Amino acid sequence: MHAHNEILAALAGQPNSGKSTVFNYLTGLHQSIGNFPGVTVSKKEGHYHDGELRIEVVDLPGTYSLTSYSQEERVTRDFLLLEQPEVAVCVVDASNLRRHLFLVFQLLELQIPLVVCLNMMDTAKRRGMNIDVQKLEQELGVPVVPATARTNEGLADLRKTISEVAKRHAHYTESREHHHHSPPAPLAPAPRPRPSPSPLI
Ligand SMILES: Nc1nc2c(ncn2[C@@H]2O[C@H](COP(=O)(O)OP(=O)(O)OP(=O)(O)O)[C@@H](O)[C@H]2O)c(=O)[nH]1
Ligand SMILES: [Mg+2]
Repeated sequence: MHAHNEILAALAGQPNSGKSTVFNYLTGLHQSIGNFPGVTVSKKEGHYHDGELRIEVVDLPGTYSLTSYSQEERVTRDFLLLEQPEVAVCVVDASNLRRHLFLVFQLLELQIPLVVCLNMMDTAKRRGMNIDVQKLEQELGVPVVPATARTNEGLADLRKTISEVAKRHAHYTESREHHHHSPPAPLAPAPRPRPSPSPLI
């Protein structure tokens, strides 16, 4: 692991999914605002500690996908590929799950350790939606943490999961200094998650 047990966690998600609410919970007052290199897209960074780990958190711009050439999408994609965070957290709106899973699939294809924060569970419940979290986890092959960021529900679990995933991918951390700012390695084709035979919702 990195000499200072430092890991990088990137928060991705579609606009209005609750990324900044999650970011504020995680980092509290330890925040600063800058710009991503070469562009005017603002970059919020912060950090927190979990045991021996220091977690640097970046609140990425909201993007519906990583395919098109909007500045936000390019910034998000470049950040994930070049900085190689130990964990990417995709914050999704549980009450609009189908639409939000699109970005999750694209993040899976980047082959970065991923955690899905299934946010807005309050809204989903209010609308009578019953999401099978275990099944979603199995289908995606990554941890799914249900949360209601507005009331901090589930966010302690999210912290725990971020640390667990980061530790599991400690090889990332060991080589962080070498990988920093080096061009991304060619990506092997990612296994595409198969559509579920029975509905998740
Ligand atoms: N009902 C509900 N509202 C939430 C929850 N989390 C966040 N919100 C609200 O959703 C809105 C958007 O939250 P943000 O944290 O700003 O979302 P964001 O993803 O950072 O949005 P952009 O940066 O604009 O892409 C705010 O009004 C939040 O208060 C939640 O779990 N439940
Ligand atoms: Mg935001």
